[in-house]
Amino acid sequence: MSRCRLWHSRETAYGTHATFSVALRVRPDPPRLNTEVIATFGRHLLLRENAGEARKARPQGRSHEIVCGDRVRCETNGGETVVVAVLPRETVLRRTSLRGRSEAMAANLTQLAVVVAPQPAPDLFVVDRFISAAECAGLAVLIVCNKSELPEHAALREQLQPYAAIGYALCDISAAQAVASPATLAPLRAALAGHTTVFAGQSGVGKSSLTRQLTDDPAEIAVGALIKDEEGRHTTTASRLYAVDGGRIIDSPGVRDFAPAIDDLEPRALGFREVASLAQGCRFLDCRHLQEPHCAVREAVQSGGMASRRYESYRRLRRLYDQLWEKRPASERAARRR
Ligand SMILES: Nc1nc2c(ncn2[C@@H]2O[C@H](COP(=O)(O)OP(=O)(O)OP(=O)(O)O)[C@@H](O)[C@H]2O)c(=O)[nH]1
Ligand SMILES: [Mg+2]
Ligand SMILES: [Zn+2]
Repeated sequence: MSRCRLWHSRETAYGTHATFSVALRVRPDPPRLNTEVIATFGRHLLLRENAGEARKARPQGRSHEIVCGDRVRCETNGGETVVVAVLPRETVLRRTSLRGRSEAMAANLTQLAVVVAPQPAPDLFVVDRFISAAECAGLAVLIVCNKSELPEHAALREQLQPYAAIGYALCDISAAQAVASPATLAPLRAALAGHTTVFAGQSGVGKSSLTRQLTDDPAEIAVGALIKDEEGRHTTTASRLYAVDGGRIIDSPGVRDFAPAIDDLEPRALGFREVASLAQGCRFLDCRHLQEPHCAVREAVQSGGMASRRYESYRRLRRLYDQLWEKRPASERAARRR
């Protein structure tokens, strides 16, 4: 910065023909690298350039919000790597924090795979909210049904039928079976090819087990990324990006609940794709599909054209969305209406 100012002042004083080569000895730039964040542990970052070795880094100052998948510019100073800028994100998956603010979970994704299993019992409202966040972030959606070797898989598949009916891809898989038969991963590998996919879902559904089977990344699961929970199970505590055959995945920590960032939700349909399509038939352009007369969404629910459980999920998210906006400062609410 100071170098720039010096240059300008000389330029003004002497005009453009002055011989700067003698007066100004330009200090060589410290090495700059274009790099990707593969994990964050608080202010400890793990970076990788291309397919190279992982290296530790820290952010400069406190202003950057850095998440897994971010592309960053960094400098090395005295052997330490410092992230000085986060490059513009192509996409970002965000949730609502406990304080009601929008916070990034992962960046530069192209797909969200919500992982479910017969055990632990799936919470389809959480599934819907992940899908809604993905839709509003412009990500492709994949539903991965893990532990498919369990007898309860068939019943789960039945429950998931409404998702297939509205065009979501479902993939049956078993991380347990893949240990002995790696070829059984082929359909999942095909669905991940060409994508940067985040594995999201409840704790214990098998996101990390699948990651372990899929990855051809030489890096081991980072020490510190896994801890034992109160029942002695290993659970993921930090997202981490891995290379897989033809694509990349981010294994993320399991959740009990999830709320999409309200700033990102499309206000008419909240990321429910069948609501978005049905809403074109509602009488009122700003129909919220709750009590309004001549609502094509409610009519579809009554006639079986929309799954009633999905509609209940939409209503719950609509309530949460309104409550969260109510808690925002008046200035933010007004800016949103404009
Ligand atoms: N039967 C069966 N068990 C599985 C399968 N995949 C994973 N598991 C088991 O499910 C448990 C949880 O697996 P994880 O891979 O740690 O689950 P996770 O989704 O990463 O959990 P969090 O990190 O807490 O979010 C472990 O005991 C696994 O051995 C499967 O295909 N079949
Ligand atoms: Mg895990
Ligand atoms: Zn409506």
